[in-house]
Amino acid sequence: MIRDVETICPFCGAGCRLVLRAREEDLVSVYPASHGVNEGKLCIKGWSAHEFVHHPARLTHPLVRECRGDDFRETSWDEALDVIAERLKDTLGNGGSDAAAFIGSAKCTNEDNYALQKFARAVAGSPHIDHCARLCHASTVAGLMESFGSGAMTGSIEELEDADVIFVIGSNTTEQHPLVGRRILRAVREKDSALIVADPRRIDLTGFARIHLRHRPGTDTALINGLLHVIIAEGMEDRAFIEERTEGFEELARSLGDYAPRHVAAVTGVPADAVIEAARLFGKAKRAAIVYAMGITQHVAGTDNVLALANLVMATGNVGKRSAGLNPLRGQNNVQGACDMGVLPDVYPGYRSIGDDGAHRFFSGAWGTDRLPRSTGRTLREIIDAALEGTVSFMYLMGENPALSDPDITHTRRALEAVRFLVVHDIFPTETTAFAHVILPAASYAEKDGTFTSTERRVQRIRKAIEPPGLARPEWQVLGALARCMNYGGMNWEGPDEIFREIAQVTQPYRGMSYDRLGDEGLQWPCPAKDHPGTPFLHQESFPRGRGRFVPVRYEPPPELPDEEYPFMLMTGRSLFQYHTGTMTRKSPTLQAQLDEAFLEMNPDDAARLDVADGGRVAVTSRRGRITVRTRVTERVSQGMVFIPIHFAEAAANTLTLRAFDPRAHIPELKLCAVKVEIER
Ligand SMILES: Nc1nc2c(c(=O)[nH]1)N[C@H]1C(S)=C(S)[C@@H](COP(=O)(O)OP(=O)(O)OC[C@H]3O[C@@H](n4cnc5c(=O)[nH]c(N)nc54)[C@H](O)[C@@H]3O)O[C@H]1N2
Ligand SMILES: Nc1nc2c(c(=O)[nH]1)N[C@H]1C(S)=C(S)[C@@H](COP(=O)(O)OP(=O)(O)OC[C@H]3O[C@@H](n4cnc5c(=O)[nH]c(N)nc54)[C@H](O)[C@@H]3O)O[C@H]1N2
Ligand code: SF4
Ligand SMILES: [Mo]
Repeated sequence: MIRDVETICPFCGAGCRLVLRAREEDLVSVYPASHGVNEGKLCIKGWSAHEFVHHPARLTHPLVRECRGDDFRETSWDEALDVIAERLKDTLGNGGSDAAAFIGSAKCTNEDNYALQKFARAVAGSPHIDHCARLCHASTVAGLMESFGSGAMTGSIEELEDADVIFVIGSNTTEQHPLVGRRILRAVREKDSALIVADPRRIDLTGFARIHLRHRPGTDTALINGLLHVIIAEGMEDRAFIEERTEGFEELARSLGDYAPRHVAAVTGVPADAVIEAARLFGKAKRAAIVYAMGITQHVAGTDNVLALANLVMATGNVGKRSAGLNPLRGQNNVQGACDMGVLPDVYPGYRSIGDDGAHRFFSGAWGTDRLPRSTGRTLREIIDAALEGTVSFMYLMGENPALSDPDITHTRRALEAVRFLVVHDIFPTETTAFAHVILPAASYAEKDGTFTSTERRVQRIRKAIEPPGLARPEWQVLGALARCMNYGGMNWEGPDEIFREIAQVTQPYRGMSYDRLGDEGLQWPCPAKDHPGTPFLHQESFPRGRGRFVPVRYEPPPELPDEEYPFMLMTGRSLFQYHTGTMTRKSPTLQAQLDEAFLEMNPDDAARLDVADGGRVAVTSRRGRITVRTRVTERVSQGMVFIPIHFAEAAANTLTLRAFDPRAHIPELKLCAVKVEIER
């Protein structure tokens, strides 16, 4: 018997709809749904999304051990949950709720993440909860909260097709969000949109760009301020929008004095003429949309970069209307949802501030508890540091692999080694489960019901196609059982639909949603009432904070620049064919056949100088550590710059990266550090 089950791709935040074809309990293939954002198409990861699910390495039983040196032994759920509950009670008894920390997952459903934050706050009384959004768009959330009062993508993917100008900065869209990239290419090829790309590398998109601003990495604030300087100097700003909708423009205009094109050219390496040309193209467009991702956010200056982009869209009146706006592409399949669910240390579901008395009263009532924390918790970085110091002694980690994805993993691994009790809930053994005391087997996306929220704020249902392997179970169910062991009765849900009803009750932007209403296309938040159609683009009438706020920003160079000893600027990022720490994609034969090894992109002139051949092995060393990789000699990178993808544990880019953080958002400088490259001997 063949069954077709429509669900959502588990990889990137584009939110493509796909169909899993199952024969009995086997997934036999994937094909694209004809509707939805992807219109009957998928990228190669989507087409292969069934392959990892049946891999023999899947976790099938809870595993426990007393000490880190011991072997794991298989056990029952009852024993595993008893062990965790005992250790949590001890921790709360000895160190108080401050000693427990929770890490959620942008790979898991809204229902799973809602359950985790409710457990952390209502059961453990701990404010310490965070997830990989900290490594990704924390600076977007911080910056856009300040400028607009809301940190999400302002527009919709489909709208990009009708923009006159699309400005892509720090997003390798065709590789990392291929079905968003497709819309951009369609706009350029079929609708005459002009594309501006700002990226230090020559990526696929630059081949379609009218202007490629090939700036030095880490100089984005200067580049964006430079564009604004020209726009205002030449009177291309939107006076009416500025007057009616914003505040702080005069101060912004004054702050741009230092960013004349000649000066910006010296800092960024982009010729002054190109800065002027790009500013005119953007400034004169009727509908200009900005698309950005990790090239902007993963810097010490991440929040500044985001603020500068917000200044640019507001000054030109390109927000609050269709086919324009500021569009941070959220990376993971459900990172938007994990944020919406309040898997962040400073907000409840729906972004209600932890410090707000009204929110505290509301959630205390809704969850029937007087334990809720009163103050903001620790961010991912602070949780790791507190684990190393011993302040955090109990850590519950769901669907994340920080032993590979954090900056300076030598430090992170020391912290994972130090924490007194670690629970990891994953579908596979990972570099992180190696440090655990208890490993819990999770149901994958193909084995559970729930919802994911895509980058365009679209909440969509995922549907169970097959049973989970062995004893593996959905996370919400496990957390509910654990809550019962802790004598809390507020998580006795029958199924994810019941959780979603609770989410809708307590989360304003989801208030009008239900599983029935999500239908074939999902709904885009805000959807505040049962008859509300959802919201394709934000801020049409006003901003959530009232007037949009211009915040002047100054360019500061990145924290570690090349010098004599470490003469190359290393950029880290991704490949189309692999996903993050590779736990899933490296188990897919189709994807492995495309790329199964790390590489270092190096410019031909540098390669000639170092006498490195294409394909030759080199050692790459930073002040933190050393890895060896094969070289790809290519014009994609400029002289003095090299690039490594993050997917490969045996050549982990994060052995090299540094612990330097954006002071406001605590996002690490994951994109850049200084390295030396030598032929391996
Ligand atoms: N195949 C695949 N797709 C993915 C993922 C994956 O692992 N694999 N991960 C998903 C996730 S969670 C995320 S967050 C997204 C990330 O998606 P992207 O942000 O698009 O991907 P990255 O490769 O991290 O970096 C994007 C670009 O930033 C450029 N860059 C480097 N330094 C700078 C700089 O200083 N300034 C500017 N302007 N650009 C710079 C790089 O050259 C690169 O082209 O992808 C999502 N999609
Ligand atoms: N140097 C450098 N470092 C980076 C980045 C970079 O550009 N450069 N990018 C950063 C960014 S943007 C991100 S988002 C992070 C990603 O960092 P992580 O989130 O740590 O990376 P993933 O490999 O996506 O880890 C997800 C884990 O969830 C598991 N999983 C998958 N499905 C399920 C499920 O249904 N349930 C459960 N319980 N587990 C599941 C997977 O097996 C995997 O172990 O990496 C960051 N690290
Ligand atoms: S674009 Fe993203 S969501 Fe769509 S199929 Fe590819 S990985 Fe999946
Ligand atoms: Mo991400």
